[in-house]
Amino acid sequence: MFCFQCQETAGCKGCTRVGVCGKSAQTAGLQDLLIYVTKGLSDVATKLRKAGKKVGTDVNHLVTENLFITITNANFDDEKITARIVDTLACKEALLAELGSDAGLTEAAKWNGTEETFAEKAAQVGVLSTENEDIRSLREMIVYGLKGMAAYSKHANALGKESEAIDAFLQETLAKTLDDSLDVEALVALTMETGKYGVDAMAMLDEANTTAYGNPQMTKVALGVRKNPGILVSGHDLRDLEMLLKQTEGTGVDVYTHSEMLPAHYYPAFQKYSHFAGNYGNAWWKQKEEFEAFNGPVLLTTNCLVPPLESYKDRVYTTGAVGFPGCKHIPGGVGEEKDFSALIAHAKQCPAPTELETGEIVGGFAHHQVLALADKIVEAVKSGAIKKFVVMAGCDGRSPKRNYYTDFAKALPKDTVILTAGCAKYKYNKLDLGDINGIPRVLDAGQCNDSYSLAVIALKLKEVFGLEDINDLPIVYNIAWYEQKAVIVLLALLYLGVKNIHLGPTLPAFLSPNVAKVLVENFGIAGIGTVEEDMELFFGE
Ligand code: SF4
Ligand code: SF3
Repeated sequence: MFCFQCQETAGCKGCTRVGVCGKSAQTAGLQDLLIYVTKGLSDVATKLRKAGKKVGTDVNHLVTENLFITITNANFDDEKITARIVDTLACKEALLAELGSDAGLTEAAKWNGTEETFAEKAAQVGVLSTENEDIRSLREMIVYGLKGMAAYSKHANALGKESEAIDAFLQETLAKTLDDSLDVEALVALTMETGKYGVDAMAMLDEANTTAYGNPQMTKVALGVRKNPGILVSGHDLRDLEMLLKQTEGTGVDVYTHSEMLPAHYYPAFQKYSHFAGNYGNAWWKQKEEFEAFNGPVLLTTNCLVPPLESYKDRVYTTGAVGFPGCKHIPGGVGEEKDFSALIAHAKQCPAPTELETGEIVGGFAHHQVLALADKIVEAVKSGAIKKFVVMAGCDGRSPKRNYYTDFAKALPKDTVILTAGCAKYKYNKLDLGDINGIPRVLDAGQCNDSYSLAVIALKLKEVFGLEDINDLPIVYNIAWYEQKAVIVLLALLYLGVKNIHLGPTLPAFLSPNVAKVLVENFGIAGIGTVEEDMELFFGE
């Protein structure tokens, strides 16, 4: 196996025997093959579109879910991945028949095989099958960005929003990562275009979420526990949460959020549920201790799932793109009602959660809420009460190096405000950083996809201050990344013209030296230093 798609990749180079995430070599191979056949299907679908034919939403959803399945910490279930490969090949054959000719198609589009051949084929089509390291680097960066885009599209689809333009781009671009005629320059341009569609996908999801559940608003979220048994929901899928909240109403079972589901509390539509009890625990990587202590069933609606310990594995339920062998999977596709009765019955047999902490945290600062406070914020900037905003969005992770972000937040001058989104916030959202004239010093917009809100806020501030360039704003970017959703967020920011983004705790292993050079020279991308060095860099006079 060879996988270097996430920040925790072995030795900052690549996982070659087993994933640091727990992915086996066999699973990694099947995921490589799933990507390959999805590229093949995408090639055929793109040719069909070019021939003026319509490609069904079922095909679009198949492609996005396949990509989602291969995101870090989403799916470890070889049977499920194998079944997806089989389904994808069947779908591709049907589209090929419709196309009527395989002229000009890639090898991936033409390949077919039975399950017995999958392992052999998988070994030929992984990341290292692209020999030139710069081409490989760009192709992979694009594919990882597309994975993030696919995840966000899928969440929007679950709420009834579709974009043929995003799906068509996604598929055409996937197919282009097999096109040997595209050189470094063409792939750099395609990377930027991926960022553009990343903005579109996040905007679509923002619209889907706010149309369905209202605009996030400033909200206090309880961190303690109640006396009832509970169900813990993790991941990013708000539609799954909605179905679960409805089905648990009046059952005596409370619902708590974990990690990236925390921002659900900020939406008016979810606040009406009196049994929506609070947030339990921290970011995804602490789940072994926290799922153990929760005592009740846990629902993983998306990544990040850590291979569960035997002690609580029977309480872990997966749905959507998530899977783990031996964990119960709740079925249901886009537009279907999922049946969570098994979790509810299970919860009733369990003791209430063990309390980990008490108190509350404040969040809900997506674009609508921040713009409602715009006058106050502009006033604070003009008076000098707020000197700078620091965007610290992104992901959290296991690496002790990430304590940098806690120390950085603590060391920030008192006249700075942190803008955040994603699970990176758990590194500092429980510190008592206070407020500036009533504006909290940590403004949490929501999930990683809500980084879109931070871009909307920046564009609005640019307008209010009458600036020409987004980079003239008093905003610095110090972003933490882990998995592929952070890649699309980064590409989206680059597309929007944001320069000098600092990315940590380490730069992606998938950046070859030459590609890293392009990012440094054109966009001022940099890593992080020590807290002292970076304080001087960002705030030194
Ligand atoms: Fe390694 Fe990350 Fe790939 Fe898992 S997802 S195999 S940790 S690079
Ligand atoms: Fe976190 Fe996985 Fe990325 Fe959505 S839950 S930000 S790491």
